[in-house]
Amino acid sequence: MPVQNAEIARIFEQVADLLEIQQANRFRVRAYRTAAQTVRGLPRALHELVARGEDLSRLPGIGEDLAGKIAEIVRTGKLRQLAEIGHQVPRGLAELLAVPGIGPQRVRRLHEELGIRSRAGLLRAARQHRVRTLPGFGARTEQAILDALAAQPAGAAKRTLWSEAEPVARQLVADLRRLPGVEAVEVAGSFRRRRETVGDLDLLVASRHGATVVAHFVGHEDVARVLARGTTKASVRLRSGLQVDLRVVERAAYGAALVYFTGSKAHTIALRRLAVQRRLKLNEYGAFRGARRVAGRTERDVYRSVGLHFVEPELRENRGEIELARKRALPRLVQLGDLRGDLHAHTDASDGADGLQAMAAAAKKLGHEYLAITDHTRAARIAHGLDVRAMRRHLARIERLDRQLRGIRILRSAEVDILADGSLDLPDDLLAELDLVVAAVHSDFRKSRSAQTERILRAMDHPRLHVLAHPSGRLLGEREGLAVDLERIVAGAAERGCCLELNCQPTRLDLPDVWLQAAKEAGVKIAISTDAHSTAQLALLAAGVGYARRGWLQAEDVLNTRSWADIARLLRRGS
Ligand code: DGT
Ligand code: CA
Ligand code: CA
Repeated sequence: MPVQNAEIARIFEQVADLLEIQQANRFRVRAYRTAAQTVRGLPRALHELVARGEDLSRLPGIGEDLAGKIAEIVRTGKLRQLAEIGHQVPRGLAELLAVPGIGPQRVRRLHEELGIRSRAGLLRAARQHRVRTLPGFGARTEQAILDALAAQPAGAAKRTLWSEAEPVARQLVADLRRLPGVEAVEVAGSFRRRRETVGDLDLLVASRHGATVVAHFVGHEDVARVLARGTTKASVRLRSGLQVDLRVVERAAYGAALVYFTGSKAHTIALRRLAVQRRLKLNEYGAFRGARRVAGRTERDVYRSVGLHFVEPELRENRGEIELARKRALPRLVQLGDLRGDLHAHTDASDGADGLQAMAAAAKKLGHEYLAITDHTRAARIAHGLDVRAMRRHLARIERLDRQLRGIRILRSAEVDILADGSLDLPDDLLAELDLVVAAVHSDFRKSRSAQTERILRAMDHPRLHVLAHPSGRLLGEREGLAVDLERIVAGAAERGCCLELNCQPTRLDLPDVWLQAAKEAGVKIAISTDAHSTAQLALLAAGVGYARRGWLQAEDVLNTRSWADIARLLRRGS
């Protein structure tokens, strides 16, 4: 399999990490990080662009140098430069960066002053109280390091972002579908349930030729190691590190196997309990009465055999779906086609890669009825936030463009910083002029849970705050999120008629699913927003809708399934 965008992004991040430890030029480090972000957000495969000889340096944040490096990775699967820096900096140091609270400066000092070069070394030094002897570290930092190391043990299975697994899954499925004698192929497991991350991929194939399918699968060019192999199943590790399990079943059992391997475990256990009540035996081969198979070919048949309506994979978590399936009262989940526009996007006026016109044109091409331009306000300094004067000029430009364009509304908006005390980073008269106010926390992450919650509730007290963006603040694989009481935030949003965001960025997917479900129950409307930082990222809406379905959302629960006129009416709260 050709090199995936996610692998390229990971290589650039590793280079940035190592350069940072070497105290290389900040702008150089930043260039690799920006490139990684761009690459991750591209909806098209870079190996295809390279094969077609397209000019990669035209991509946002990719200069000629980086374009050459992308081509090298696509051709050879690796980057020579990474190996070279790797010789200068011990590899183990990069993994120290993954420990929360430890930045490149600290890694460097731990290495130079205490000789630490790995997680194990850090753990040893912290236990022996040697870390606290370094100026600027102290006993509390040392304890925080011990806590962090305990929270993410070294061998802990690394999960893969859904969006990184997706192109891999798509290619494997396409590859298996081409094999003669293969009747059906599906990715089951947490991938099909649309969890934000997956532990591995679970492929299910219907075929009478198990051994042939297995042989083809384990012989795939992207397989690094065969972990297990039988006549109807196999497990492999791909070069990217992702594990893939394969199961081959006969067509008559395919539906039952799909139910079983899609899971979740809690959901299928509940199904088996229902089967027992009906004197049936349910397993991955079917639903059986004695020796007779009464269902197994399709999932629908299997659900019917235990008295249930079909349950969409995204709902299979035993969170109330079984009861509703019995009553045929499951929600009709939102679909991509229900969405009419995007309410969170950046331009190069703050930290986006593309200009206002390009963003508007791209949104129009996607068929959007509206696009809110939400550049950062001044407190977000690392994101090049705009001060009041610059914001006014920017808004005037948006207004002019909106008047020129036909067929799409470009909304004057901003992603307003919520300051430490819960006030908003724009004066009231300017907030009143905006079509839509999106607000978010970008600083002071370390407040106590109650103080953080109060701060956000206070911000929501402002009648002009329409949408609270990425409310939990989590960054998948990096940080767990703010210490914040989401139950109170959801209730607070309901009381105030404020909307919450489902941010579509692959590392955010924020609000998390259970809180989407809670928000829906509380009557809070959700804006499914891309937070696009380039034209390409406007396409992230599809991934967001997939995740919204896990949160039980229907079209009516989503703000941007409405026309702009209807949204504007809905947002007029108290003012
Ligand atoms: P993951 O891979 O950690 O993101 O999560 P899943 O849900 O994909 O879990 P995985 O890959 O271990 O197994 C795939 C499905 O197979 C799982 O959702 C349900 C089914 N399964 C696996 N092991 C068991 C088991 O011991 N009991 C039952 N009932 N089902 C199982
Ligand atoms: Ca899995
Ligand atoms: Ca598995």
